[in-house]
Amino acid sequence: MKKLFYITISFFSILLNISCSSDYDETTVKSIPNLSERYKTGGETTVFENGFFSFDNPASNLNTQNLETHLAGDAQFEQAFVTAPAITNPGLGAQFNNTSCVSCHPKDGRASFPSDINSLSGFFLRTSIPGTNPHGGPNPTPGFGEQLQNQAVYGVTPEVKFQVDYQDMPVTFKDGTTVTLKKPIYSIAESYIDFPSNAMLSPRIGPPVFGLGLLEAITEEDIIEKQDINDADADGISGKANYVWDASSQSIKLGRFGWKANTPTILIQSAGAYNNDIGITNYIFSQESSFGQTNGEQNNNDDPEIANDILDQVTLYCRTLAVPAARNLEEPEVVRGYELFDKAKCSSCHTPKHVTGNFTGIPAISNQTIYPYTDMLLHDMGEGLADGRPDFLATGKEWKTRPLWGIGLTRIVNGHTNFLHDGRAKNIEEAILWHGGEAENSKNMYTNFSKSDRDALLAFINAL
Ligand code: HEC
Ligand code: HEC
Ligand SMILES: [Ca+2]
Ligand SMILES: [Ca+2]
Ligand SMILES: [Ca+2]
Ligand SMILES: [Ca+2]
Repeated sequence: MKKLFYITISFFSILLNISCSSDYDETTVKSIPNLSERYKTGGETTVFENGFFSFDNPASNLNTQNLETHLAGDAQFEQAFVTAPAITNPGLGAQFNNTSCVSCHPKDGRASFPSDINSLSGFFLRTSIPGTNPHGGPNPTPGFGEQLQNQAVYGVTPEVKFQVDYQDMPVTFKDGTTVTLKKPIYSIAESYIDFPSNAMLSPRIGPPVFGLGLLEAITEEDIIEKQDINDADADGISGKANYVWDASSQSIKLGRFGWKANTPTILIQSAGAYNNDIGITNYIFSQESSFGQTNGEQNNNDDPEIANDILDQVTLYCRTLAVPAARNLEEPEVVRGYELFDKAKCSSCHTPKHVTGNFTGIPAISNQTIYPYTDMLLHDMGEGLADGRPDFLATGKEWKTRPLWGIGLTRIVNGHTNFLHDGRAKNIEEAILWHGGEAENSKNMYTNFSKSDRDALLAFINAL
């Protein structure tokens, strides 16, 4: 009897599915709430600009003094470094991945996955061996450090050459549609000395750099309040803050930047980028990343290789890049996508709203109501996305929820739609299909949606 009852119910739900063109008509609302607030994703910093340069604008509300520094930082962000000695921008390398900030963050947006993995690009591999350093961070791979450079100045052997192979991963939707994801498998093709067999690798690609000051200005209390480390509410989603070493204050701080929230501030991220990505020593990291290696820079007499105010200008620049406004939020398909985003629990991690606290020295990013769509927390994203390399409190399966603001403008600004931590996803749909672990249910909701519902969800994301 009971069984028959269930069969009847499921028969009816099949009928329902056939009769409605979509799975989610019942609760459709007519508009997205707080529309004007939601358009201004970056609060008062927001720019209404949806062309090629949507990511490269100073915050709308920047004061004159900050604007001056921002413009100086803008110029520095674009400087390409060359081998010392030289009159302008010497000090490149000896080991490096690319020669300027902008080359890995094109137009302040994101780098594409390179067609030749050893060309100058926005892609690199981090590395470490099991264990931790004295601050609880990754344990450097002897002879290679924490980042692998596949470029070196003339006459010097690069640490390594990267290699990538692919494995097909077909995904089938409820309606029979199939998409074949290509899982990248990274390895080291060549190295200047033997590459340790126990060394782990983590692929990273240059993410967009706008709106970051607002993310730095979200209060720590606000972020850790959303943690649910042991999933006490049993919704399958935990969320954990990273705590990382801050080389500036010489203490442990909340991690906010990098794909694993592995750096605490934009200052440290930028200083680390100069040092590791370009080989430019600075007042935070004053020793060459390749110091002591046989292919490293032997002469430290020119360190630090940039003036202190250059690092500070670039840091303020990244802190004060405006967020572009959302678009099309009144279109019926987008409104529907907004509901499905909630229904599929995307919003449990991609938390729409935050209010920033006070940020010393930059009033423009202080006390702003923003819509970044991130909780700034780490989540287990499953085996498919795992790099197997811990980074402070982040395990080999955990990544920080990406902000989604501005994501719909990636194609027009950067001419590609390569998403996720290594740019493996060819479009937003593939980015969703790679979700697993805590996001497995959300992903399954998506693959169970009708085509029109999937399109609506994508339309919403593209409107951000
Ligand atoms: C070789 C490519 C490369 C270069 C050069 C480079 N970056 Fe990056 N950048 C990256 C990658 C990759 C990440 C992500 C790092 C991670 O997850 O650990 C990143 C992350 C960042 C972030 C944090 C973004 C976020 O959302 O968390 C900032 C800020 C940043 N870079 C600024 C700079 C600045 C400033 C420079 C120049 C001094 C620079 N970068 C040079 C590749 C690069
Ligand atoms: C459990 C938390 C969680 C849930 C639920 C979740 N995401 Fe994500 N999302 C993440 C994390 C973490 C990343 C970064 C993963 C990576 O780069 O490897 C991410 C990345 C993305 C990206 C790529 C962003 C970029 O900058 O490359 C998109 C698009 C995205 N998510 C959309 C969605 C949608 C749509 C849903 C609902 C169907 C969803 N996410 C559900 C945590 C989540
Ligand atoms: Ca150097
Ligand atoms: Ca190195
Ligand atoms: Ca939970
Ligand atoms: Ca030097």
